[in-house]
Order: sequence, then structure tokens, then C-alpha cells
Amino acid sequence: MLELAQIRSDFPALSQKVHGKDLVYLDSAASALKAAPVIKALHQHYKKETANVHRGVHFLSEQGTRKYEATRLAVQRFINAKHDHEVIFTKGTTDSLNLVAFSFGEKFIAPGDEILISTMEHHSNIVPWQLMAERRGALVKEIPINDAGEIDLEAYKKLLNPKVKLVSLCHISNTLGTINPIKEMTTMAHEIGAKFCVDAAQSAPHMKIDVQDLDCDFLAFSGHKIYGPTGVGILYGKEELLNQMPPYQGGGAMIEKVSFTGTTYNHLPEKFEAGTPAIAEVIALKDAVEYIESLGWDDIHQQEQELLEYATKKLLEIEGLKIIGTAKEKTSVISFVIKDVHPHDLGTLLDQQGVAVRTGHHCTQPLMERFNVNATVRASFSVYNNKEDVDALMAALNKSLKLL
Ligand code: 7TS
Repeated sequence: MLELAQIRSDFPALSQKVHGKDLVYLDSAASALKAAPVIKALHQHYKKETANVHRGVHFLSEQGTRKYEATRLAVQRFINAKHDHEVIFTKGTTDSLNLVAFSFGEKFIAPGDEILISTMEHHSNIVPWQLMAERRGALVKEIPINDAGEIDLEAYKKLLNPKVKLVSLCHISNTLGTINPIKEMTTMAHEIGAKFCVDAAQSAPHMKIDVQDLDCDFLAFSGHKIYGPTGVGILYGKEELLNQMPPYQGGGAMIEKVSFTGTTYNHLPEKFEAGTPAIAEVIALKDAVEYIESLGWDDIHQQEQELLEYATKKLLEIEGLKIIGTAKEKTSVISFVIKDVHPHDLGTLLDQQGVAVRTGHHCTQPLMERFNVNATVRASFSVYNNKEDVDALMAALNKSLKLL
């Protein structure tokens, strides 16, 4: 069991009032609160350790480089990558997916090729593929979902054909909370020779990721959703693929030799890390990773599943409330609508009572269309949430509904 009181004290943001009320933070799917060791590492870097990495011989630069590379090793362990150079630092999930779409697209996508994505994808796992398809004359096709918000595996099987070069899918849906059968779907894609890219933005905080076990070809996630800093993300890619792919951006650090007669590129991972990176943020990401590991995945899972069950049961007591996303395999994200009530109005009233939720389309407009809604209210729970948070949400909801 997680020591919730201890965990809550690790997140300084929780001990504040919003609109005069204790903050109840139920928007971790958008961005998680920052753990104290992460804040300390950022502070330390900006206060005393500022220097650029991979280019100085002086003490601070060498120390910075050592710490920056230590995060790469921590992330390698976090996702069980075979090699540390398969871990590329980016700006975030969006940046990682754009990198794959551009670079993989340039090398491997020809006119008439197909890319499969599902109805439940975040816009950042839709639009980069559409842009790439436009550039390369390829086609983006949709893997449908059922009414519970689960992938239609039969339809997926039918869509797989030799023209499909890549499948890109969220591990967990940010709107529905559905956990997708990534390993099984990767095996199916590989059987027809397609590569598989995992958008792990929502799974990285909730479950152990093992890229070798999943056997995925690419995997992307963001630091800010795992209690770490903004401005830093991860792209994992299999070495043999990354080696064949052209650089995404040109600039410092990604080159071997620059000349007007021909430029050559650095090896992995620097080939994909042009320019000065988010140094402090990368360094502090190590503290985020270690923080999660110190909690332990089994306990995280148990705590979040208990909250999911409790919150689902409580919410369904409200008359006219409908949960969007009722998959069997689901994480602690609950989207809902209440008859005739506009989610935005509800979100604003909840906020006035100190309860932070997200309202809107959650960057998943095709999914909203599939469920025939314009918007939902989304409560997303994390390791620092407790049953009192659910009770506070319920009290605030009931009060808001009386006002509306
Ligand atoms: N993929 C998924 C599944 C996401 O949930 C998000 C962000 C992204 C990609 C993009 O991540 P970024 O860090 O590059 O922005 N999701 C959300 C959300 O649900 N509310 O705000 C951001």
C-alpha cells in the first residue's frame, strides 16, 4: 500500500488553496504535479550548475554532461531499452511523434503506403501522420473502436495489409482511460511487415513500460506527465531503425563534420538532438523517474484502481450522468457528460470550489464525434489523489448541479 500522506507531502502544490478552498487536483492527465526532488534538481541547476552540455572542458560543463547522460541511463532502465542510445531527448510526446513522422516518413514511406491510427488518438498522434501522408502521397486509415471505447481488433486485423508501413497507437487513451492491447497489436503489425509506434504519454505514469517485451519500434512520452519538468520528452526507437533514418533537425551537436562540400552526421543519440537541449529539465527528469520507481508499480496500480472503482461508483449515483469510456482494461481517467449540462459551465463551477478538472474535447475531436458529444468533463487521478478528493469532487458536483 502507498503511504498517501507521505506521498501528498512530496507534492508542494497540494498544500495550497485555490479560490479560498483546498486544492483538489484532478487534472494529472493534462499535466501531473511536480515531485519535490524534481523541483529541487531544477532549482539546483539554475542556481549553481548552469552550463551547456557536450561541448565544454570546464568543470560545470562536464558535470552537466555527466548528469544529462545519467538521465538517459535512468530512462533506459525505466523503459527497459536494450541500449542507452535508443533513448532520444525531445521536447515532449508531440515532438517525439513529429520526429518519427518526418524522419521515418522520409526514409520508409512511399506513395500509396498506409499508416494506421485509431479513433481514440490525441491530435498529436493524428496530425503529424496526416502531414507526413500529404508529403509522401500516403494514406492515413482509422482503426475503429466499439461503444465501450475499446479497439475493434477484428477491424484492425482486416485493415492490416502489405501496404501498411506503420501503426501508431496510444497505449492509454487520455480521454477514455482505455488500456490498449499494445503487445498483441504490435505482433499483428509485425506479421505483415509494418512497424509499430506507441504513444505512451498516458501510460508512462500509470504502468511499467518494457519496450523489449512490447517489441514496439518506437515509443514516445512526456516528462511533465510523470511528475517531471515540462519541455522534455522521450523518443525510444530501435537502434537499427534510428540508424537508417535521416536527421529531423539540423544544427549543433547532431553533426560529425560540417563542410560546404558535404556534411556528415553524428551517431545515435546525438543525431536526433540538434541544438542546446532542455538541460535542467533533462537532469531533473532523472529524479522524476526515480521517484516513480521508489513507489513501485504494483502499489501505484492498486491505489489507482481503487480510486477508479470508488469514483466510478460515486459518479454513477448522479442522475443523468454518463461515463464515456467503459473499457474492461482501464486506468484512472473518467470522462463524463451530464444531460443538458455544458461541461465548460460545470468545470468553471467546480474550479470555484477548488476542484481542478479538464473540460472540452481533450485534443481528441474524432473521438468526440464517435461518441456524438462536443465535450466532456474529465477527472484524472494520480498517485497523490485519495478518496477525500473523490468526495470533494462529488460534493462540488452536487452543489454545482443545484446551481445550474
Ligand atoms: N498523446 C496523448 C495520449 C496525450 O494524452 C497527450 C497530452 C499527448 C500525446 C501530447 O503530449 P505533450 O506532452 O506533447 O503535449 N494530453 C493532454 C491531455 O489529455 N490534456 O492536456 C494534454
